[in-house]
Amino acid sequence: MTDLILHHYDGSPFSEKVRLILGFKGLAWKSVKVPVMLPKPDVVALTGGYRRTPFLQIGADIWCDTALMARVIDTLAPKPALYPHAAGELQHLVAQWADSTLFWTAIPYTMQPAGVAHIFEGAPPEFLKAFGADRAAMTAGMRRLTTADAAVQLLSYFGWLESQVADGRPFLMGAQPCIADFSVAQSLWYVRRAPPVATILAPFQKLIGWYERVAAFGHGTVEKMTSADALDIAARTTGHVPAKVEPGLGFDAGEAVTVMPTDYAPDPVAGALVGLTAHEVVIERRDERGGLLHVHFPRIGYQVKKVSTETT
Ligand SMILES: N[C@@H](CCC(=O)N[C@@H](CS)C(=O)NCC(=O)O)C(=O)O
Repeated sequence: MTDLILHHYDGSPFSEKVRLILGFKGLAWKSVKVPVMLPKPDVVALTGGYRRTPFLQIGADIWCDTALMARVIDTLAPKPALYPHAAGELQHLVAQWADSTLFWTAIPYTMQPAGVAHIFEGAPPEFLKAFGADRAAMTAGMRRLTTADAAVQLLSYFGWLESQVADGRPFLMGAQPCIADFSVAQSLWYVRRAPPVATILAPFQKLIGWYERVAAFGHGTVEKMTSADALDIAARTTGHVPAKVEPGLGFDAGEAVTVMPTDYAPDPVAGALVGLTAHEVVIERRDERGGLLHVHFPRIGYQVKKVSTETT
């Protein structure tokens, strides 16, 4: 298999979700560390402007968003199944809830002063200021929970999850792990990174036991790679994963489009449409350093828009 390259950083919960999936699948992968905040010139060279973390690269194909990356990894390495039939369709809904609502509750809860002091211990004040400004700009227009709101809401969520595993099932949806386990695990992982505030988990011992089972999958076999080497691999790759624009979805192959997240960090990526289904959109773009790239996004959570060529 061509190298699986994960662009990520240590402290990113969505990256932890993917690292654990790679561990669950027992895969070997290359690790490229990306900056935690803008500017991210090597990220943008590969993605075309999408700045969120992580993203996956295989040759000159780039996959944005962990929901899509998880699908790609499951297709490349189908066993053990990441979407087992026995886990039912609710696994997708629980995963989506965890990637949005649970995540945006765990983050503001953990980033209360005691959590920040622990996570960013020793960081210079200029870094903290720049990080705060970066995230404020990235989430402009989003209403953030207060620490008090986040704490009570987390208690409700953790209580429901604790009840879900109280019958002794090893994983959230039953005997086998599924996508919901990895999506929920990232938020517990983040809260637990800050022991002074992770005390909120103390009443939920069965949930902690479940989390430890998921964490035990580990991260697979990791080898470091530089972003310059990743760009070089993209530039040297000829050909892409087959993609096609399905008819009846409102767009034509080759059309100029932009794709951007609809929740936060709404940086549009522009290119020519080369793939479109009900689940995925693929655009082609050229980068000076990365060559001819195909950038893939899921349809859920993203807006695909025609670039107007009309002049006024
Ligand atoms: N829906 C996205 C969310 C990704 C996300 O929000 N990642 C966070 C880090 S965990 C992020 O991008 N933070 C800003 C950054 O890394 O620049 C996914 O599933 O990949």
